[in-house]
Amino acid sequence: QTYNVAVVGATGLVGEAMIELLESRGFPIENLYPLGSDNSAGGVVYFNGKSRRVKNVADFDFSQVQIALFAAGADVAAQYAPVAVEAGAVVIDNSSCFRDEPEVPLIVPEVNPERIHDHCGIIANPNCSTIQMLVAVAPIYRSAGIRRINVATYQSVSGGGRKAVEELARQTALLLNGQDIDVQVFPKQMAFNVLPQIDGFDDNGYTHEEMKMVNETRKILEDDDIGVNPTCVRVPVFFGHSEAVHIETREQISALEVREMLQMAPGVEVIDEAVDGGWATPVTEATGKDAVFVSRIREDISSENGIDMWVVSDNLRKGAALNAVQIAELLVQAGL
Ligand code: 11C
Repeated sequence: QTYNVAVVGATGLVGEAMIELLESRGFPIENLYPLGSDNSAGGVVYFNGKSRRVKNVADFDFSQVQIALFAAGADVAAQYAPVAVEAGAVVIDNSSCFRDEPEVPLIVPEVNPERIHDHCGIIANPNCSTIQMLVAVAPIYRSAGIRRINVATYQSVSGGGRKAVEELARQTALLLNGQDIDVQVFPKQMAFNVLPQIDGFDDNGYTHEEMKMVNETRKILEDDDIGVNPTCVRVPVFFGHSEAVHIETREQISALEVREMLQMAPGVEVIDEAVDGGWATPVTEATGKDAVFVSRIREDISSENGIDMWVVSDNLRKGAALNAVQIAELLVQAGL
């Protein structure tokens, strides 16, 4: 059986990656409909060697598709996802728009694929920093239980979209040429700098990005007691998010057990040798790859039940487009 699939936000970084993954993974597509806003409609994307014109989402008849992958922002999702559902499509939304809604499953296929059966037309794709952390942490959670996770992220600029990528490139070139820079997308100079703020602030002093990691982890693991304490930081890297993850387990578990467990875990690749360069980085290992890479696995010398590790993944692929396409594959297996 084949399916008609719409990709909303087809010309954005995540939309582009979705289309490439639908092709490279051989998703059973009858017709692909790339959709965009007024700005991108009329442009062209390539799929299976053929060009397809980007249509305006505002005029699109969603009854033509069985699956609609949304890779636009929360505003677009809020406006058009209900239209798509009303027309009979199942929506997989990459934005934060529906993630907190109790009737909307929030799925990481390696962690909670069974939730696919609970959807009422919309399935939410989690935030990139949550996805990669949970792919690495879930096997430990299942084996030893987790009381608390302390995490510091080192997030690439592509998480902020194409304009953010362009700003880092522009600032870097200008500074290397001894010229003045302008700041448009990020709150301060991004090139050669580190910014401890991603998204706006909540009343509690954490940022929205940090609170997404807290709330999404609880929802996906179905555990309101798990403590998550994130500090989310933007670094001048183009692609690939990294995380220093510090876990307090309920039962003691050794670094060796964790390493062996993660070597067997779906979606994980362990690169962990205590030698120079025996660890993964966003640029050298993760960019363009599907896996979540785990390195620096060790027992926390300051806590009996502590495990530390370094987790790296391509934020546009496993953190967004790949996870969404894997959800679409689950949907097809489940008969939509
Ligand atoms: C970033 N994590 O790196 C963000 C991008 O809720 O899906 C994705 C935001 C989201 O800036």
